[in-house]
Amino acid sequence: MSARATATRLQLGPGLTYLPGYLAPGAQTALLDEIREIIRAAPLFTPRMPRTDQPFSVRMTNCGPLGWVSDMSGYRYQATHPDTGEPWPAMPDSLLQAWRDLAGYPRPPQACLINTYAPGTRMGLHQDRDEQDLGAPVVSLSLGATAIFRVGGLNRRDPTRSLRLGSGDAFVFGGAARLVFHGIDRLVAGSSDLIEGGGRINLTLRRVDPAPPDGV
Ligand code: MD3
Ligand code: FE
Repeated sequence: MSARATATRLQLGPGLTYLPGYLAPGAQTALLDEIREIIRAAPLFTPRMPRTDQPFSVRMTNCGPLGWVSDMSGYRYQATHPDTGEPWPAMPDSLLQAWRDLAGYPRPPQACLINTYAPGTRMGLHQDRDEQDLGAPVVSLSLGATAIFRVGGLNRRDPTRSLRLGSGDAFVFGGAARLVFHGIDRLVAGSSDLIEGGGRINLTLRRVDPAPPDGV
């Protein structure tokens, strides 16, 4: 995959950078092929809400040294797939490259969460706070159908705005935007032919472990 290192970077707010069309069409299909290979090795699983055991409508997998999982006992990062017990597949170079290009952070990503959406799937408003290194940004890459993305503030009841995450778009959520509430309201039907059946895949690259103390 060769991303557009020169893509337009739009600063939408403090810590919130939007790069529309960061992945050219050829880079999107190449990345999709890599993700399909990862899914063959690490099949999609259905996360469940802690305590209530309610299934998410999004199906997930991960690549990289750590992966995010959720079940009755809680949300956490772990080194193995919850169903197969196998280590997660390696992170492709293309994703490491995107992190180097976009994150502005010295250490490499430790987890890539792969969320898959069928039409009708949504993701409720939430914060990402299971990572111990909140100084590192989360880098998001979207493939397939456009998603209506909702982003608010640091309190659940803060006003929200709606953005579109289209195929090939990159977002960086760092600094003041790292702990904002966000969610996916819906997919836009007919917005992309990349994924059969109008589906969508979102990749989020993350640091998990605490940052070492300064100067060490
Ligand atoms: C803002 N994913 O995986 S991507 C998630 O499209 C998640 O699958 C959505 O929310 C998706 O946790 C939204 C945009 C995104 C991802 C992570 C963030 C925005 C974020 C972390 C912190 C702040
Ligand atoms: Fe999130």
